[in-house]
Amino acid sequence: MKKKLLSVILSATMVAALVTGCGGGGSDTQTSAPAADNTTTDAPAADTTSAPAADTTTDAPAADNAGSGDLIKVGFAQVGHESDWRAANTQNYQDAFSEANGYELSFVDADNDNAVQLEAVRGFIQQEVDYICIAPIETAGWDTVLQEAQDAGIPVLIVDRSVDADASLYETQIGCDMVLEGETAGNWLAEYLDGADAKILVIEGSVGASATLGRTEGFNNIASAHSEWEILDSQSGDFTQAGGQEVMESFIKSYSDFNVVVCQNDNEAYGAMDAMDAAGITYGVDGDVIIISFDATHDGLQYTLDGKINCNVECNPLQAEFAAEVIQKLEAGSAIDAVTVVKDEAFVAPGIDSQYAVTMSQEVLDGRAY
Ligand code: GZL
Ligand code: ZN
Repeated sequence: MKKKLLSVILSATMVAALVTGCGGGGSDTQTSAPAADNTTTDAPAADTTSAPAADTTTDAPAADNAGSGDLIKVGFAQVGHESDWRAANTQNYQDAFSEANGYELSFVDADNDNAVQLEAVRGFIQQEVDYICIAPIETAGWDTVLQEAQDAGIPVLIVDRSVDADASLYETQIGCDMVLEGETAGNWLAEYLDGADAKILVIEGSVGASATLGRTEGFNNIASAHSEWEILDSQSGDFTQAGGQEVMESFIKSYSDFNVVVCQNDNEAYGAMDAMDAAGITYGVDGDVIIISFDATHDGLQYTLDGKINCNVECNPLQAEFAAEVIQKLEAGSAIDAVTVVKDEAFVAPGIDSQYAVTMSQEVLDGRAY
């Protein structure tokens, strides 16, 4: 009943939106006939700087129906369990979409397998859930199944990462700005090197993931302005520790004069450190090799505090409250933001001063929510 009612509300208001000509359909889908002054032609990225540093439970408010027994059914097709970041993100969703908060969560860990993830979404459609959240393993291949969800009247939220699909096929995209993360890493490196040469090795994330594509694009945007830098090689470590170690071992066999390793997440950095330890290569603030990492998870920031990782660019995994907020707005028939950018910051080892990053201390580490 809820879904059917919802889809009626959606289509009626979309007609209203089209009539008022406020960019109906597409990423600016209005779910209520907007008052003249609140038509969003290009929905501003929500300013989530004020987003509370959520504690590990969650700040997601309970849905209006909480306690009424009429739970909102949410299907969540998660990437997998490849990293500490993913574990924090999964926990955050499970905390936010709890029964106590008025939800019935169907969770599928797709184990980094695209076919499993697509099958999970089709399963949610068959179960006739009220909403579907997808953290897409890859950006490609989503149009067909998103059309199937839309035909079934089930709103889809794209979370954490992004998809190469027609934006009219989903309600919203929630996640960090991966290109900015890559640029922050590049800008910090330029500041730290201060004109010195760099021979750079990159351990990329999972092939085809928007996190990988964005961080690579952003870092290269900066690197291309520095002729004194050379990117020797760039291989995927699949966002895992084993992958990071494997790629670093092969890099060590092929290259002897590198002085920077960019790891596109903390787990790859741990693997790279293991490989460099085994090869007697020193790294960090007192070593021969600069390590840049992404995610700023607790262990990643411990290594940064210890000076083993020089710079760690955050990607905040605590995003479930933004998804819950969108669902509650859709339930209430009110307008939603087409994009929610979850704010990040960066951290550097003690002794490093940077305009792009916070210098680590025990106090900074103790104050982190994940
Ligand atoms: C980033 C997220 C990435 C993390 C990795 O938003 O998609 O996937 O950086 C995770 O740790 O595997
Ligand atoms: Zn330069």
